[in-house]
Amino acid sequence: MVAYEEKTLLKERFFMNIPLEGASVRSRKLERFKCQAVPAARVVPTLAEDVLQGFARRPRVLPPKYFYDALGSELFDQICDTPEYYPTRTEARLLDQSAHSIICQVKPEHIIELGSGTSRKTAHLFEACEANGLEPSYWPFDVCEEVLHAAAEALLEAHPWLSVQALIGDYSAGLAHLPQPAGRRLFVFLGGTIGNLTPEESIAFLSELRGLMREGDAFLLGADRTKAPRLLQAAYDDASGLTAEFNRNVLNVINRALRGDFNPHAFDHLALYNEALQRIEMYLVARHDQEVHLMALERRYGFLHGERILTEISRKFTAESLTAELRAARLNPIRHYQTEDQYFSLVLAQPS
Ligand code: SAH
Ligand code: AVI
Repeated sequence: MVAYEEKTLLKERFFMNIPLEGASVRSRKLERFKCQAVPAARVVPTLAEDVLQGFARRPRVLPPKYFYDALGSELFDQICDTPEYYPTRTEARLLDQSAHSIICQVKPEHIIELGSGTSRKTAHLFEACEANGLEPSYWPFDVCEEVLHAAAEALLEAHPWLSVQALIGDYSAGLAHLPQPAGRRLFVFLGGTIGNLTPEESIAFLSELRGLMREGDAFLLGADRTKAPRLLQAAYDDASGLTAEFNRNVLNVINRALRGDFNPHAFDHLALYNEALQRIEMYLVARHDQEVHLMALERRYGFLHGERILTEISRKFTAESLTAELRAARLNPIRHYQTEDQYFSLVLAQPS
C-alpha cells in the first residue's frame, strides 16, 4: 500500500495536469479534495497468493477485484454504456426517481460509497442533497486509485460545494480502518457489486458494515434482479466485445504483477447464467493447449483446450432473497425501490 504522503503528492500532480484552468480554480478544487489509503484491517492474500490458491482449484478461479486496474475501470465504464448492459441505466433511473425520498429520510452529513468507481450515478444523490439544502461530504472508497481521481475531478467540477475524501483500499480486507466521521452517514453500495460476492462473503461484508453503523445511519444497496436468462447473458457478452476485453484484461494484470506471459487472446470470453445458483458466471476459456510461465512465482501452468478460469460471479436477486441477505446481516430494510419491470432494486436499510 502506498504511504499517505505519497498519495498526497500523487493527488497534487494529478490536479497540476488539468489543462486550461486558472490556478485559483485549481487550488479551490484541491482544498476540497483529500485522498488517503485505508490500511487493511486483516491479512488478505496478495495477488500472488490468490493466483497460487486459485490456480490450484478446478475450475481455476481468480477474484474479481483484479479486473480494476486503470484500463479495467475504463472498460467497465464503457460496458455501462452498451445497449446490452441494462443495470447501469436502470439503476440510474431508479436513483433519479428515489433520491429525493432517500435523502429526505436519511438527511446525511456524510455519504460513504463502497466500490464507488466513477461515481456517475451517485450524482443523483448529490442533486437531491442540493435541492434539500444539504451539503454532505463524500467518501468514495475504491481499490482503483485512477478511477477515484477521475471521479473526484468530475464531481468537484459539477458540485462546487462538495468536498471529496477519497479512500483507496480493499473492502475485502475489512472496514475497521475506514475513517469514522461524526454525524449521520449514508453508506452506499451500488451497481449490483454485492452480487460479485458469494453469499458467505456478502453476509460477512454486510455484517461488518452493520457493525460500523450508528443510530441514524443508513445503508443504500443496489442489487440486480433475476430475469430472463437471455437478457442476463447478453448483458455479460455485449456485441461490441467490451466485456470480453474487460474479462481478458485480468490476464494483463497478472502478467504485469507476476512477470507472466499469458496471451489474453489465447482465451475466449464466456458468460453463462447458472439458473440453479441464480448467478452469471464469467469464464476465460483456453482456445488451445498452452503453457503459461509466471516468472515471479517460478511456476508454469498448463491449460488444456477448453479449460476454464472462473473470473467472476454476478448473483441476481429476488426481492425476497435480497431482503433475506440484509436481514442475515442484521440490517432492516425500511424502503424497497424497484423499477416497474423489476429489473433492479434499491433497498434502504438501517441496523436492526
Ligand atoms: N459502484 C459503481 C462501480 C461498480 S464496478 C457503479 O455502480 O457503477 C465495481 C467497483 O468496485 C470498481 O470501481 C472496483 O474498482 C471496485 N472494487 C472491486 N472490488 C473491490 C474491493 N475489494 N475493494 C474496493 N473496491 C473494489
Ligand atoms: C461491478 N459489477 C457489479 C459488474 C457486474 O455486473 O457484475 C461487473 C461486470 N462484469 C461484467 N460486466 C460487468
